[in-house]
Amino acid sequence: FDREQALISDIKLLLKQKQATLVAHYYTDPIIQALAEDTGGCVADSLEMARFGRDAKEQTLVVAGVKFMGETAKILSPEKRVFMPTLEATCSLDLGCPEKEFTEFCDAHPERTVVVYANTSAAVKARADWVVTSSIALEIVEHLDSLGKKIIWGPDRHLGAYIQKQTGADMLMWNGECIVHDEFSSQALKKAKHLHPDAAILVHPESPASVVDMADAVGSTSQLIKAAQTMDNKKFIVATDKGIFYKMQQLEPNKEFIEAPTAGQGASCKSCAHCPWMAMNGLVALKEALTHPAGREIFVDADLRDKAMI
Ligand code: CIZ
Repeated sequence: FDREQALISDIKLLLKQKQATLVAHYYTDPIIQALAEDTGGCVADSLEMARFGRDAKEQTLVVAGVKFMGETAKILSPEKRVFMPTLEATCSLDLGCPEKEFTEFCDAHPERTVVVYANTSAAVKARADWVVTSSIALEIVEHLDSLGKKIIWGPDRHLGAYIQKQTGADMLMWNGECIVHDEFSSQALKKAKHLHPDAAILVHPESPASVVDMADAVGSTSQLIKAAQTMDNKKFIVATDKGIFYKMQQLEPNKEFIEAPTAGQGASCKSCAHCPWMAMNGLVALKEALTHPAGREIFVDADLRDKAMI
């Protein structure tokens, strides 16, 4: 505990000295989210993190999240310096969508408009016509569909299937998934609902369709937090990364939030509802980003950045 407090004090001081602001994702550990809030930074989804960083007066951003979030922040703030606790913090969606293969896939269907999820590398974003986060994906695809556009969607097949179902759009899918959401199980969720019949079920659309079908509300992190605030229920079963509980509980201290079960709960689950790469954003790594920033800075090639920005 003392060591933790000492690290927190050091980081606060370093952020001040370096005139840096800390932006953290909802999926990072509670201690990191609390630190971002305490120091005037923000806790948000990837789009809002990048926008906050762009609008902040500080010229140095420390992004606690996964690598594509650092890149998105850099794309929106090319003149600022962006550091991360570790550049090793990646994302299964990004890993599962290499630029070369994705470009070949797109080139094979030149008549289609390419829409990619934010959880991709800057190079994949640069190849796309549209870049969306889960908070705006539905609206953008609805818009493109109303213009009669046929779409290539990548990389999350579950989110893609959800959007396709909602919009009826013609979407050709890349076959990627988030290792955290892919593990939620409808069978296990049925049992949890049986134990908590009065709980509303909140589901992130990166989850399998059978889980999404059981939801009382489906949405991005920010939309699920809103749902937890606006719905009358006192109990919620939440199918997304458990990092989100920090913000939900902070905003609704009198409501109860229960983790949705994963397929191998306790025994063989791989991520157990917490992204292993998000978990790499610990206090030690965060302090290192401020004291030994070499090798922790985000650079995005200028040409890719300009294309991704469009
Ligand atoms: O874009 C984000 O922040 C992610 C990864 C999820 C979401 O639903 O906000």
